[in-house]
Amino acid sequence: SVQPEHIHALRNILSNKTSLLTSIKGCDATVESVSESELDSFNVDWMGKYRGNSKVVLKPKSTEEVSKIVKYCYDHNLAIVPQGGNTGLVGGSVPLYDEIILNVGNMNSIRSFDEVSGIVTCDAGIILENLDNYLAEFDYTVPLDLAAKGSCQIGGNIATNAGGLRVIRYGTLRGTVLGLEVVLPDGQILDSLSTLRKNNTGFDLKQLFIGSEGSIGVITGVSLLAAPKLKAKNVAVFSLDSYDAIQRAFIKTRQHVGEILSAFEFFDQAGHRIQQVHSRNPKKIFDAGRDAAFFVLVETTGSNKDHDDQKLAALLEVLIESEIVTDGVLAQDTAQFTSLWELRETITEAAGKTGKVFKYDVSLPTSLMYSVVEATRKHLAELGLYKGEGSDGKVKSVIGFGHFGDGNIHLNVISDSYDPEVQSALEPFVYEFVAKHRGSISAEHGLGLQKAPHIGYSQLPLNVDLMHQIKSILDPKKLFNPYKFVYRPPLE
Ligand code: FAD
Ligand code: 2HG
Ligand code: ZN
Repeated sequence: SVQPEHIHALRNILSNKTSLLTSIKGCDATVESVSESELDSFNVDWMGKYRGNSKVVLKPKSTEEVSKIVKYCYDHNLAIVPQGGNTGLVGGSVPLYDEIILNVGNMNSIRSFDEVSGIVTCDAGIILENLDNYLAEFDYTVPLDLAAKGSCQIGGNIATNAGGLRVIRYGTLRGTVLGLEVVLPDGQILDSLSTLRKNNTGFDLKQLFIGSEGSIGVITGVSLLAAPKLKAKNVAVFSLDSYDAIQRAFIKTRQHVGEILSAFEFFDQAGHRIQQVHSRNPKKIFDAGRDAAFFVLVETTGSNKDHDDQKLAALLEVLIESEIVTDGVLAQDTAQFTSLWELRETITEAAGKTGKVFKYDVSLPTSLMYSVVEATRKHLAELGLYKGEGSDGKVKSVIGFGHFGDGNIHLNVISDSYDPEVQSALEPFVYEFVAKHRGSISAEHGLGLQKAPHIGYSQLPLNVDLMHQIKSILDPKKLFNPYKFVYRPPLE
């Protein structure tokens, strides 16, 4: 546990007094003490589901400071939770007990940008939206977008290998991250900050850290291949009356607008209703399809607005004529573009306002993807916990939405509280369902604390063993983000 003498030593490493926040009593006057509640925004996760009890938050300003902090903690057996924007949804970004929180938010500079190649190198603590705004000045964009863009950091995005809304266009970060600078658990700085697109010299070490969820080091620097920011964007939302129709709409969409397709997202009626209740935008532009079973959002991004708009309108016509969709609306201006995207992007926020949300982020074969929602509703109803949408069961709502084009659905089960009865009705039920269909229990959000014990549902024992070996090599004292990710409890 952290003692005042540790605080003084860590304080001396940091160049700025305000880079250390602590609620530990008994420190000298060089240390600025805060109350425990002032550390809540670092100790409690975005959903209010996980709460740690750390008494120290460090916000270093440089890679060297991170390295010295980590070395000190290694030498003194102090556990660390690396933290970015704290928007993670699996309990990975907050401590379980009193681990030190190492938040890289003060490291937020652009280090270099090459306008010809589009390669940007920056600190890991830069907020995703700020990085995107910087690149926009050069007509480039980050090849990643998600509703948490105003708070999440590029380092956190890489640590979780975040997917988001445009994987269908740009692929995952595993392809667009070109290099990383990482402070390893013993304090050494691993400089793998390559800006080369091709580099087949040995193992691609940076891949180990992409999606490593703070378990084997702190990402401090990033180089990334930005994408050209094309000006012609449009979006359409369709209503459909069956899940099968979404699959047929996807085939047609790729045939008709495949070369300009930048998102193919979906949500169900229950998700839409919740979104409408909490909508920031009271002017409904999609009233007609309101009670449809499903909705699909298609976005195109290209370089010729008239051409792309015509193609999207033609797709809508094809989909309506072939009776695949029941209705559709095409954004006519920027305001409508934003409103249509809000229908999809604000579902997470709306679910959080409706109640406490049990989240499952799964990959399944496309044809089976929605069956996880149906099976969960049936299972909860049989247990008497769910009596239909908005009724008075313990579970108020079960919604399904997500990245159809990536085979990734988000199942959200909304209750009044994080009720243990609901929790044990859902787990391992959902994981077993996913394993039975050879899916993944963590498509894009990571394992964190929530899914660490359940890794075996999606990974074979040999794979898990190798992961433990890698963790042991890099973090032999198991000080980095303990109890999470590929954590294995010690034998009794
Ligand atoms: P944090 O939440 O702070 O941390 C997440 C994990 O990464 C933790 O394990 C932490 O230890 C580790 N970590 C953070 N920074 C570092 C670092 N510098 N070095 C090493 N480890 C680090 N996720 C998606 O994949 N797709 C989505 O579409 C999506 N949409 C979201 C929408 C909303 C409204 C919200 C609240 C979340 C959403 N998420 C989504 C989840 C979350 O935003 C992402 O996982 C995001 O990438 C986390 O970034 P962060 O900076 O907030 O990281
Ligand atoms: C999204 O796709 C995010 O909107 C969040 O990944 C999903 O809230 C969720 O379950
Ligand atoms: Zn998602």
